[in-house]
Amino acid sequence: MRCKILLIGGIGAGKTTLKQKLLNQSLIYLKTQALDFSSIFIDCPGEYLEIPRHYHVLIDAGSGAIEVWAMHDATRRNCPYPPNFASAFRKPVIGIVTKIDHHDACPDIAENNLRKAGITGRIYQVSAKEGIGIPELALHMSSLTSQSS
Ligand SMILES: Nc1nc2c(ncn2[C@@H]2O[C@H](COP(=O)(O)OP(=O)(O)OP(=O)(O)O)[C@@H](O)[C@H]2O)c(=O)[nH]1
Ligand SMILES: [Mg+2]
Repeated sequence: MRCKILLIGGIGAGKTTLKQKLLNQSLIYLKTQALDFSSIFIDCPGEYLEIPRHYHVLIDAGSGAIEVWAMHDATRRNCPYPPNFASAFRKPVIGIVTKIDHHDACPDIAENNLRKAGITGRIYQVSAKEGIGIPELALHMSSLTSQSS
């Protein structure tokens, strides 16, 4: 099976933008409408996390992934994740705080929310717009893709 990384996060968390950045694509805003398996990532609409009756879609998608990347917008104060949501996945879950370039960013709140969501592993802080933290995450992505080939 080709390596897949599942991207989860609230609406507008920056999942699709980060995916584009890591794939060296142009950053073009495109609302994700449905599960998208078109690259090494499984990209999801943020609604699947924000509307609890859709949680099962994320959990099913996680079974086909090598790792789950739980994303949190640094400009968002409330947590889109229920407590300990990471434990619903039988795969490693890492955290990613996005948009740290933004003037309204508060990465510490986002990181704290991700910890409450049960993420015990590494939390990356990134900006797809400014490229901050992207080399480290790209390295991690390469280590996952080389493991599975
Ligand atoms: N300032 C800043 N804005 C960003 C960054 N990444 C994404 N955005 C903006 O955030 C908005 C939402 O980005 P998306 O990548 O579409 O978010 P998403 O998580 O895929 O959203 P859904 O598909 O609706 O779930 C867009 O206007 C992006 O330009 C970033 O690193 N910095
Ligand atoms: Mg999207």
